[in-house]
Amino acid sequence: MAFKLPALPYEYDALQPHIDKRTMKIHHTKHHNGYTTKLNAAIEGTKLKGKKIEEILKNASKHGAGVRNNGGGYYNHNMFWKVMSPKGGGQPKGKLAKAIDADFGSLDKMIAEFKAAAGTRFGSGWAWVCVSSRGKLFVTSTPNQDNPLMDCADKKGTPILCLDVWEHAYYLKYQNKRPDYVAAFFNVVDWSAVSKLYSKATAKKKK
Ligand code: MN3
Repeated sequence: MAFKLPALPYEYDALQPHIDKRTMKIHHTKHHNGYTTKLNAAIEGTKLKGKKIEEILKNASKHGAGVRNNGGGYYNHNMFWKVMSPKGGGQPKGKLAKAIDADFGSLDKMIAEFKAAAGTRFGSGWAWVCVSSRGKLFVTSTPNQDNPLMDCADKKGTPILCLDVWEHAYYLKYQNKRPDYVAAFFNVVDWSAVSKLYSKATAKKKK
């Protein structure tokens, strides 16, 4: 089975004014679609075909640039669309809220660390909140389309929140003002979706 571009769970204009319609449409139909198509082409006729994306990314450094870049692009955007919602913003609840307080001190401290990671990632890349192999939350960033599932990541973990800081994700609306885009992102973060990813990531660790 080839990888498929997932439909957005909301309309292209649903995240306005924080993320504009034109950016969302180009980002999904051109960029994400491109990564998906190129990933399928890169694994066609190889033993990677039919494997889960997480399995492929685990050994990303061994599969060559085509699989690493496009496999990362495919996975990262899948998660990115899911952790945003027009009903987003506010604060996390339940176990996730407790874990954030325990591991960062407060939500504000976690967000400050995330903003710093997103702001200081030079060039193109991503900012992440992840669950470590010991079940602790941490913030990190990755270059290009790398992600914390990859063997080549500086800090490895299971991602539960991500932000695309490539210029294609914000330039039309924010131009060079990346910090404004990063701040606006928190108005559309879907904490219930992040909580589900957190539960899944921590359940996995207990096995
Ligand atoms: Mn992108």
